[in-house]
Amino acid sequence: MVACKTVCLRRLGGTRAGELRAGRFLANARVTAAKIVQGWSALTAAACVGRHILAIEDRSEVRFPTTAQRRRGLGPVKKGNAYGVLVHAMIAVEAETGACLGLVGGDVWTRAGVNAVPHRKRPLQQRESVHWLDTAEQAKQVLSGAAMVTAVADREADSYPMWAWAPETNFHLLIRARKDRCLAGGGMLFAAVQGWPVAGRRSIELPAREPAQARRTAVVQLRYGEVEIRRPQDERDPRLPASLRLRLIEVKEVAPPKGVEALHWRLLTTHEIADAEQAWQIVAWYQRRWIIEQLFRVMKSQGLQLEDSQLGSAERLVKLAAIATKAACVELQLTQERDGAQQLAASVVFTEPEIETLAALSPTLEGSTDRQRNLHPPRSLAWAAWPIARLGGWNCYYKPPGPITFRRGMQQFYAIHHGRMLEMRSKREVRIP
Ligand SMILES: [Mn+2]
Repeated sequence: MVACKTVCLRRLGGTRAGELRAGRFLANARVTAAKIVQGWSALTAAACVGRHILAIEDRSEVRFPTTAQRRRGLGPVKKGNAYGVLVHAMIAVEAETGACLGLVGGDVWTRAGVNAVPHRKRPLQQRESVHWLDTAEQAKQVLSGAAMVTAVADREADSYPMWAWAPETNFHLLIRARKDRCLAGGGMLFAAVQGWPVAGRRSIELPAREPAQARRTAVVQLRYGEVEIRRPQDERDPRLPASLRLRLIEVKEVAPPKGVEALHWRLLTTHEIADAEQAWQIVAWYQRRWIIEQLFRVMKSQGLQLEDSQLGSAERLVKLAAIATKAACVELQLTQERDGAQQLAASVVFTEPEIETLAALSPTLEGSTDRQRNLHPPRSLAWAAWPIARLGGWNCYYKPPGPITFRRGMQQFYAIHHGRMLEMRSKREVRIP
């Protein structure tokens, strides 16, 4: 699946026999979505050792076509008017450089139906929002070697249990506030900000957002301070503390262009903020959240054709989405590191036998000029991305290779690697009596 970067089973399998094999893999009861998700982080832990990691968490809904007669066992997504699966994923991003170091964890599932009981009336384990906390717990295992972890998420993740239970020493939270809250000393969270002085003004880059919003620069002003939020009255779990001390940073656009919604972030965090410089630093970390949106975009539209899949049952579609998420992450990592800007090792994405195949392959794809040579340091990720881009049809000139080129290249590469492995195995079999 990662190799072929397609979820159309006919193409994935290559031949009719291959199509049946791929179908059996997804139908196999021992291949569970949970096991696939576990495998997401196989190479991530090692890549994160000793670094400050932004563990960026988000959720995306993948719609599949259904009819009233054939729901394929899928539950509702979007506003209940479509059917599909939910992908909850966390990626590891180096705080300092923004380099994506791989997937950390998450979950992929389809809803059983619409739950009629309001979520605050349910125990935490029966709320869908429990995935934010569960994934943070997974991160503590996978990222145990990191120097520091900051879990970053948008408004959906803002819940009192999350603030109460997820933070630990060297495990911080940075989450956009979903709604106003009561403060321990009286008053409200959002109103408190108004009393704080403006600590600075800067312009920040906002990436384009599909489909309507173009890339733009926004001039924003910053305020920050400490708050003590009170446990909401309808959070009934007695283990929850009565109040929690957090820091709040407000980033507000000063003069938004006409017809554009002004940028207005209220970011809650467990990080201490000594001065304005540190507050801006935390804002910059939050801006890196955009990388996970890119991941979902690559997964859904840039060649995976996930939403077009003709596969039958919900269970198989859930597994397929889990595999597609991993494939999209690899594609994103190769695109990000094509110039070697972060000096990552090839082992962030490739296993040792794969690196050996790349080493054998790369010289055969070089030309006679410097531009047609792989001049990146051997065993770096940029060095590994070079032959992949060449296999994907990149000619070493004009535009740098993008996700589509890497997708094609990975398809070629795994065919070659698979062939090489088969050959090595057959040679070993001859030698061993
Ligand atoms: Mn989100």
